Amino acid sequence: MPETARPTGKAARLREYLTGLIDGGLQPHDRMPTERDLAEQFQTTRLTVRRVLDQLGHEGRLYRTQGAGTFVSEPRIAKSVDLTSFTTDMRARGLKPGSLGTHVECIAAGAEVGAELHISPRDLVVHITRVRTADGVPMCLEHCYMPAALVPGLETLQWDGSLYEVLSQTYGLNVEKAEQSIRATVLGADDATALSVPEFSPAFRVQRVAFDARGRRLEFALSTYRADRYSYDMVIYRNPGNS
Ligand code: 16G
Repeated sequence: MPETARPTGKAARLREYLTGLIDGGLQPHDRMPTERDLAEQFQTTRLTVRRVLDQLGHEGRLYRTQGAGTFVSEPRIAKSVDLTSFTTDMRARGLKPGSLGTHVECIAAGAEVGAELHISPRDLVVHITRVRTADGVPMCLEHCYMPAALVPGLETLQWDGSLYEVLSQTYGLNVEKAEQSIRATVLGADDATALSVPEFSPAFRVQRVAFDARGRRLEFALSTYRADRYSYDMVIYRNPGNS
């Protein structure tokens, strides 16, 4: 996105007024006041008004339609790739989520997991391994690691189902953001058996670090999805700053 200087003076007041309209009463696709009305109201030039509108356009808050005017954009955050749990993902597809072979242990983080969770390799983590199923069919193999200090007693708790629900309901921990990387892989013999597919079948390997609203690292997870049963769908937007 091109950097545009922040407006000052009248432009700053105009910007404040417009963001107030967007955040206040107006709904997505509602029409904004015209350039001419804004120029009159703020006793400034139409060029200044256009610059402010352009900037809000670059930020994805407004869009312009030739000849029709300027309108409020849909909020982007809700439209980007959603952060979901396996359970909500499957329910959204009309499938019944389940788990097989759940194994929970409390172990030292070690170098890799410690680095991802920003804790010492000697600190304890709760490690959960499970095969996640949809309508009973194995879909994904998961390894999740959480700092044991954040989830005391999780390894002895009787639970089955959604980890994120347990984190929220038992520990008051809510995942708000995750950093993820996705890459292609093929399944080795053990993983292939766990997922009921032939050895060397294709899969997605997703690595996630999940954070709460305070920015604490709650989870490091490695999820291996069967490529024949899973797809990554996303809504993508044209950046108004690019042609
Ligand atoms: C997803 C997450 C995984 C998380 C799990 C919780 C990805 C790539 N991974 O599988 O990190 O532990 O959901 O699901 O999305 P649950 O609440 O159904 O147990």
